[in-house]
Amino acid sequence: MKIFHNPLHAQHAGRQEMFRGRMVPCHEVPARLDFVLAALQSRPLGPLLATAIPDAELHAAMARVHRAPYLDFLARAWDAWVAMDQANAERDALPSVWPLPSRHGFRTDVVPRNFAAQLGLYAFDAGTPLMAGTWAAARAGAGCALAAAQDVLGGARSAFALSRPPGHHAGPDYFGGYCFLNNAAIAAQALRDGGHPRVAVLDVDYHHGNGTQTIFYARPDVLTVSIHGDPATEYPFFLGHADERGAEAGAGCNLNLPLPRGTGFATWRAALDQALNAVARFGATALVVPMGLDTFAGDPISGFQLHSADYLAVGQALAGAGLPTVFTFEGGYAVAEVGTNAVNLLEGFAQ
Ligand code: Q9C
Ligand code: ZN
Repeated sequence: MKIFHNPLHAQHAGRQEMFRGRMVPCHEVPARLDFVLAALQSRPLGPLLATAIPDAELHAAMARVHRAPYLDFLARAWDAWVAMDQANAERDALPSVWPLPSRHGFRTDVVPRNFAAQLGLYAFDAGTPLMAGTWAAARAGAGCALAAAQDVLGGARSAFALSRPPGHHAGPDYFGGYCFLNNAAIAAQALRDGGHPRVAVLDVDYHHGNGTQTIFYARPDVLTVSIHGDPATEYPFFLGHADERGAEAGAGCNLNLPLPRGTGFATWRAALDQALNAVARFGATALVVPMGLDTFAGDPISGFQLHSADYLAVGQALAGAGLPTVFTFEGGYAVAEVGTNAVNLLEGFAQ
């Protein structure tokens, strides 16, 4: 399988995130990707490629799943942050005020002129710092996802978009959960636009893929399935319950499989079978897997108990779907093990 990697990823390197009233070091660090590259060097799965997608084509693909005002916001965010206060050049941008969208009559249809307020309009947490290189890194990552989808459209059995920042928490017009552009959604939409009539997204990250779910929630042509920590206790808390099944024409086209914190591989693997059955029943002709490795027992911010060898079996089970598949790189914060775990999953798939 070809691996489309993002040479600009390290331009996004947050210093601190807000966690329960204090600033803590960022979990989503550049070294995560370097460990995957190192694992791929000793166990190569295919050629490592940089992408060369023209700007206009990339922008069009991003605009298929994200709203134009949000993309404009991301493009100008860093300059606007520094324009507020020149000293901001030394600080990452984080929001500290929110409109509680759709509650209590707060207005979200008027974009405030104050940039600190704009951050709160477009972000849903204070754990996702934005810096000078964020837009360049995220945009190049979307390019990796698009290139991987194009490779699969060209007949490849699978392709891997190896990029950070991750994407599955980013919605039509919001960022959060370390994510800015929804790489998996961009790949899924590109597969649709390239001729696949029915595309499934099977999210195996520890955290619910709220952004992807929201993007496709009313769509009958894209099935979204997510196996994740129960939002009653786990991030992102406000979405990901089992009774969210899709809306309007997309009714029945979303499946959430929340599992309690502490869940081990046997139970997780049974949920994966349920997810794969749903993908088969849907009649998907292509698959996107937002690949989070934060289900690992050693993950510092997550609560499942998968072990490194389990990821080989996960990859094998995913291959059983028999579908052309795009993988994106999502969470996984046990930095020293994330490379082994990612390559185990992909190798299990490729065998
Ligand atoms: N300080 C992804 O895995 N909050 N995002 C964790 C720990 C945010 C995870 C709090 C978790 C976001 C792509
Ligand atoms: Zn995650």
